Amino acid sequence: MTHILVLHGPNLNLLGERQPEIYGYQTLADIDAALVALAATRQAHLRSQQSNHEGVLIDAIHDARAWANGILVNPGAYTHTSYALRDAIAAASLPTVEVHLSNIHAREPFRHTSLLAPVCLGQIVGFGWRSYLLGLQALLDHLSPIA
Ligand code: CA2
Repeated sequence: MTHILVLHGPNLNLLGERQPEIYGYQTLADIDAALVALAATRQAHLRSQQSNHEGVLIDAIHDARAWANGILVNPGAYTHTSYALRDAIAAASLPTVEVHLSNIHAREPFRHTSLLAPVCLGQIVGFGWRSYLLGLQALLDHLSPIA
């Protein structure tokens, strides 16, 4: 069994309620349910957590060292600001995939930089809620290569 921490950053609890033209109509619960369904087909177990607080996200990454094989993270706006989150991911040394609903590279210039990308396995952006599914697939393939 593969164990994955799914981490959702600030404001993502509002998904489905506002700005659907950018972030879509799916709620965070919808996304988590789709991820659990995919995980079930790959003998993977997910623990999902959302927080609006940088320190809580960092603590979750630290805790993951004790039980997880990998991390799937949408760091929200901390993507562009948080050296602390980057250090936590680097220190955890767990394969981590960064995902974004929107294409951050096609938006405001401040969103073009991810401080986290250099310490992640890879980054998937711009496919709405499917970015999460693609990210989980990539992470599970990395952990248990099919071929
Ligand atoms: O595209 C993404 O997934 C982002 O991580 C979303 C963040 C944004 O700061 C990043 O640049 C890109 C914002 C999440 C805000 O989510 C909301 C959802 C519904 C209504 C308002 C905000």
